Amino acid sequence: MHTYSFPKDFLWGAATASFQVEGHLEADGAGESNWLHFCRKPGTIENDDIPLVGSSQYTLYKEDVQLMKWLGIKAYRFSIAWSRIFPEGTGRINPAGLDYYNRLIDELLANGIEPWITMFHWDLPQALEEKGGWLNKDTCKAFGDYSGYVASKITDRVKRFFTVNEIICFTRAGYGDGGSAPGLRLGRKEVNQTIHNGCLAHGMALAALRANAPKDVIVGLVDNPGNYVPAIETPEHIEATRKAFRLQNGQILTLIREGRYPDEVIADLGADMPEYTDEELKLIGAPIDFQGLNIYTPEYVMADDSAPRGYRIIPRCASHPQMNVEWLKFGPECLYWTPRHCHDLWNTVPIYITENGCPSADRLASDGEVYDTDRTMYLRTYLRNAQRATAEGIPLKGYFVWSLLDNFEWAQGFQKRFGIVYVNYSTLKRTPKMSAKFYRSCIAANAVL
Ligand code: GBH
Repeated sequence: MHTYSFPKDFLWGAATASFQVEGHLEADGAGESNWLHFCRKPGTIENDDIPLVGSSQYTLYKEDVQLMKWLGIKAYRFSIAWSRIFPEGTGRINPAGLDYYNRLIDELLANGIEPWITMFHWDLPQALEEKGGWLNKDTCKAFGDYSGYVASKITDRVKRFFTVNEIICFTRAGYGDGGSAPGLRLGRKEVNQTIHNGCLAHGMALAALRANAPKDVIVGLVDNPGNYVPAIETPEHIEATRKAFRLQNGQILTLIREGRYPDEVIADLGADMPEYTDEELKLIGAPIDFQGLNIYTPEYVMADDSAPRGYRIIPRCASHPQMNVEWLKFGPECLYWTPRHCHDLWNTVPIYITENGCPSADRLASDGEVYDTDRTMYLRTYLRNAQRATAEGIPLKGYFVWSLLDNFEWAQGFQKRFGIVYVNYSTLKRTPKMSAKFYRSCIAANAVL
């Protein structure tokens, strides 16, 4: 028996996203996405990288499924590129786009791996972007229609769906901060409207997927809430941290799980509140079957009676260790605390870690191997915290490493490698890194080694 064993049915997986791994972005009649459009503006992406070839899972999917089989994963989380199926976002269907996903789904199933599909991981059809993108509620309706259509075609074989990935990243990052497509810097009210519309898109897709699928299909959401960790594990700090988690994530995760904006959020946003109806809140707050969480980096909290809401978020000190990218501060406790807060606050649904991982300055060594000691340390320590959650009875049912293989890291292009499998971008050769061997051994033992 290992010290850090997981429950027998724990689901081990790996994750990717269409725009980041597929390449061949305009093959077989696919329409342009807003991300491809964004990448084509010189100076937008580091090194002006564009994943037209990228990791080429579009052509190499059979090889990648064999890698998954070698790893021993039981589930593969990937996303569908909306513009491959509806090149203009609505209306005309491109059957060749769906054919690719059918080939991938069938290959996975033939190898004993469950497909877990994300309907939207940021690559919006450019035609919809030009009509206002996530500022326009017609985009939410179009997303529902696309989701329902896809469900009607693949739910004979695919039983697990996520609506959207990380609402904050395709709304605020794209329309407020400008670092993601479409690269705008709008005012606060408009940005809050995109965030609300992202939640509405989730709700509309949830309804459409359910309406077009048999009863054994289950649907959830992937969110990346702020991860609030009590600096000290005493009841008062834990309670303050739970409150911070609920309010700091009030515009997305709390809204979706509770079906209304918390009063404190309404007070804080004031005149910058988005426009919405009660009917929209019903769609947004419809119960989900499971909760996907992408967890990377923590924020620390202490109780503070003198603070207006009773908690204080502690700024990380300048020497706080980070992985090989500025935003990813090391803090394995968040992999325990975020599932715990969700369970304490909202109870009942199974929780999956749908992403966790880190970039590393990977190099092929002279013996042809990649010794990613930092990623291996990161995964080991984070996984121990996932194990702690399962040992304490929190319904954490599975874990998907980000990422199966090196891929296009959005505005940072190919400079940041998140894979447990190395990709040589000239030859497309895949080489499992040391962390892949570590992960494979953990899966085989069903424990953190
Ligand atoms: C997830 O985003 C995404 O789902 C996945 O696609 C992505 O590859 C992975 O994590 C790793 O980033 O460069 O300082 O402007 C997690 C949220 C989105 C946070 C991109 C960092 C860039 C910040 N990340 N963001 S910065």
